[in-house]
Amino acid sequence: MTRLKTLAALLLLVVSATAEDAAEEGVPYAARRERLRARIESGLALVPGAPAAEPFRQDNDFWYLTGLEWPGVVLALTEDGAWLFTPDGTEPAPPGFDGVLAMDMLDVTLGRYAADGLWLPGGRSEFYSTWNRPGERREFGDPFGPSKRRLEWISESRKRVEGEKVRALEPKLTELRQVKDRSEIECLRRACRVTGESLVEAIRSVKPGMKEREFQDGLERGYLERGARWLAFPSIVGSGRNGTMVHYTENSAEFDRNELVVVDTGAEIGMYAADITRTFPVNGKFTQRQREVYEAVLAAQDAAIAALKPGVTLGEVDAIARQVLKDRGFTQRMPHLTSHWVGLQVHDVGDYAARLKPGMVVTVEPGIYLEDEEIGVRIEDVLVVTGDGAESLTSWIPRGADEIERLTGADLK
Ligand SMILES: [Mn+2]
Repeated sequence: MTRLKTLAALLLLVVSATAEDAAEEGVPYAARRERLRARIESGLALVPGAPAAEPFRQDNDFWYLTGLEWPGVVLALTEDGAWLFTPDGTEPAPPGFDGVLAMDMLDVTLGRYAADGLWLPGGRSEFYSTWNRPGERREFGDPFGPSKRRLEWISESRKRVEGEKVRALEPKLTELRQVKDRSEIECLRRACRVTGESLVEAIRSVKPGMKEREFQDGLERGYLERGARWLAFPSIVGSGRNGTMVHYTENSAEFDRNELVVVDTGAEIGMYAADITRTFPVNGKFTQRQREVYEAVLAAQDAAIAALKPGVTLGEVDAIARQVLKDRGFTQRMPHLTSHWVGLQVHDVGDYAARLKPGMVVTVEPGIYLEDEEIGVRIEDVLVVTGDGAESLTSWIPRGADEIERLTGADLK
């Protein structure tokens, strides 16, 4: 028996190692560059990476098209090929690239190609993932630092070709990034796995009197232990009344035994974000009222998830969730949409009016926030749109009211 088990474990190891390698090798960076090039009629497209910084995290667009961790590099796409401009231009060209040139040569290239049109990304702000490491305490969206320097570079490049036609590359990039390929879905699945496992572990450790911050530290330690270098966004841990504040990140209060706790969190793995919310009672038992609110949110989430399929819009999904809350007697306004795109950043790029297509990845996260009763409930899962519906990447994480009770406060009962 033991020998069999060992063999099975060994086989499993071999299989998972192969799957992992295949996913890594199978990232179609060159195909993405080709698809972008097919969308620009002529001229030169420039995509600057993130400037050198410590700690360094690559820019999302640049990473999507190159998979290169190099700092301070500009990707240039022309009808002749794909080039990298680096500070001194001495690196050998990575496979799939036509050459590496010194940044000084960029002006020559601009002169040669920009007359036929220069394509530049715009001022899209992708700040969440760039600025938060597990265990670090930062707020949302610091607009200063490398992201700002990248924007400055873009606006300077615009000025250098004054008079020439500058066009927006952003809509083309967004169109590509909005539909995830297989390798991206695998990264998202891993990010959700790391987040979910750490979250389950953290919820099991809950005790009355524990501080929100203490819970957060344990949770984020789990991310680090499982290989995350970044948070997808600052973790939200809100107990009681704090759970009714949608973007509460102060996380300074103590858990009271009769309170609900809302935890909205995500690790970043392989550059991709997870975004999961669970709500649980500190003492492991919902009151009748807490359960009533919880079940309403759950029903709204189930209805919204059931509606996800190609052809539907996120607006339609949102309306379905709101209707369920209303039908259950919860008439206060939900102060956020039911869904957002998830990908290289937690609130990923994408057109909110788009009809869903297979490969699009969204959250479904209805909530009810009753400030007077100090009851906040939000439940959030991540789903990939498939051919005829959607696959949840997070359905294995306890979600039903009974499951949540079993997970919480086991040693209190
Ligand atoms: Mn979310």
